[in-house]
Amino acid sequence: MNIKGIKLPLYVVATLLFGIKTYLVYRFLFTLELENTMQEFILFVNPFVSAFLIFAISVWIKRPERQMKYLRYTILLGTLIIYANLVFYRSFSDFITIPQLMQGGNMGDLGSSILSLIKIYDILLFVDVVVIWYLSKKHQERVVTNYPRGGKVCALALSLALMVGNFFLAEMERPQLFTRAFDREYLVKYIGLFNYHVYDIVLHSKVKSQHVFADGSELPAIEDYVDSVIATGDKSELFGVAEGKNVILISAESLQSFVINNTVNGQEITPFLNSLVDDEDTYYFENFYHQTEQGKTSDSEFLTENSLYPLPRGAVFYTHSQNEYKGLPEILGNEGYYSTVFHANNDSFYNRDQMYPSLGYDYFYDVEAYEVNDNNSIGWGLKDKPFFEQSMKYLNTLEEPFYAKFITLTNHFPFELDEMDKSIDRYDSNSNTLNNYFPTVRYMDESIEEFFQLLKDSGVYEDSIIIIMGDHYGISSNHNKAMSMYLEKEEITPYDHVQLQRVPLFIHIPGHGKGEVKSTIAGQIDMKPTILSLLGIEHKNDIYFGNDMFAEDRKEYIALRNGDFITKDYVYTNDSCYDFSSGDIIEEESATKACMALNETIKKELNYSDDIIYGDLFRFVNFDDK
Ligand code: GP9
Ligand code: MN
Repeated sequence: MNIKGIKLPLYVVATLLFGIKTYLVYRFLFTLELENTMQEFILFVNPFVSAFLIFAISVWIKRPERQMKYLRYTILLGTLIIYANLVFYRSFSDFITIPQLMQGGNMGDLGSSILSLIKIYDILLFVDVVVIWYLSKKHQERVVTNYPRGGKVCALALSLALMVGNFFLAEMERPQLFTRAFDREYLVKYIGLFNYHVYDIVLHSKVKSQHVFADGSELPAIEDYVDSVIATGDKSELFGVAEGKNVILISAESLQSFVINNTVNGQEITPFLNSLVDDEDTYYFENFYHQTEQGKTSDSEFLTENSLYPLPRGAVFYTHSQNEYKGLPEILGNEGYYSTVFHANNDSFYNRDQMYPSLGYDYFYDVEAYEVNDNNSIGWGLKDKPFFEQSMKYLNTLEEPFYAKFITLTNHFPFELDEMDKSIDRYDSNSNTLNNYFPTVRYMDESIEEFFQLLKDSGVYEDSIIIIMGDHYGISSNHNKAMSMYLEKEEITPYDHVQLQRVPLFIHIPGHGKGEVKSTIAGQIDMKPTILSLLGIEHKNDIYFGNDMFAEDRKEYIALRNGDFITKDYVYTNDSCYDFSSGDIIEEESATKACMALNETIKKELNYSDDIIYGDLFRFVNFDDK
């Protein structure tokens, strides 16, 4: 750079520096799986292609000052975009989407989580920005600011050709890359973060226009599908077993099934929940899957209340809170139930203040209803034990029958807990997240045990059924190494990853006496029809995609939101079919065919559900008339 007389084309310097940086971030800070050399190659090339495309535009800017300014600000903006995605990725193992940005309010509330997502060495991400600012401001005499016309045209042609080449390679390596919208990881891997964002913006605009153009003509096909595939079952044996009872639903934050009946450092993790597994009044579903996506807790609520799928991108609580729904609280309301949510967080988080009325909730006891201080809170807010204790005074005043949902909070990433609340030791691995998870899960287990006691003491217990459900995973695939160590497996295979999406479901019916462990393949989509059936409420006119978990005649699969699915025989993920019991890839042709055939049904079902939400189709249905 100091060689006298030689001038640097600054946009090329920017391309190289920014390209290298982007590549290093892709390679070492995101966990993008690379399966072959071609993928390695595409991942290496695409950062330079995008950087060249952006920075080469500068040669067309005539005034040198403006040209330099353009380079300075684009490299800064590009870096901020990478960094925002990185911080987001550390928490969600995912990339930012436009709908997610619009729910930016949530980010502020992350508080201590955000701090734990920022690392000292992140500052290195800004090195290239500093270099470009320095050269363009202090050493303008060393950089080229005037390019011949031929050079400009060449730069433009080359940048476009490189981009087309990149897209071509991407589509070759991953057919249908651009039509499978929910594969964000693939998109970033193959076309880069910036092109992914452009793609996301286009997609989002499309979604917006869908609402305007929907006219209900999609409904007959959807209704046919629901009638022929979903709502075919006879009443289950348990229909009406809890008629007229209160429903108390505990949404257990980040609780996964792998901790049930398991130990850490030789200590039992969830003694109370384990006792429920064997309890004669409790059904425990060991193959129950969460089906959430980016909307996490709110997605699990959405599934539970509507028996519709959440969206492949963004939180439906945010994007479609003004839609018409036929929510569980609304149906129960028509049967004389009072419905309420208890959750010690701001009512605007996940747009709950807007969404709950749309679902038919009568009241939301949010953070304002609780006494929260330094002593009784940690991480995300009020600890679970005082949360349940303080909720009792409200619960005791509710008119029966009621439907009350309690959303816990302490067992949330990054799983912080005061020493005095720790009953078991941390795990010891390279993942602090997994290490800390066990003591907070135990704390939640104890809080639920205390809640049962409070319910018994108040007399509500006998008149209620109590359902405990894990809302979604707590330990993401970022921690696979530590997880494989804990589970004593060589590695976490794609099959294992799907099986780790199991969350506990307990249905506790006091005095029932017939409880057992159920191995039925079920998921959050089944919650609404199951609860209604237990209460003896028919909802024949409804449109939904789950089944009563106790019915014999159920559809045979559970679809995860990313298109993976599970049946009693197969687990489909990563374009492969695995044997449900052994976890081996299925080789036999007829079995693979049968499994692959379901793939089409799953896609159709997810699309139908999305159509309902995007088009706000329930506004065209008169549920009473049908
Ligand atoms: C926020 C709580 C946590 O109110 O439900 O949400 P999550 O981060 O798990 O989706
Ligand atoms: Mn949650």
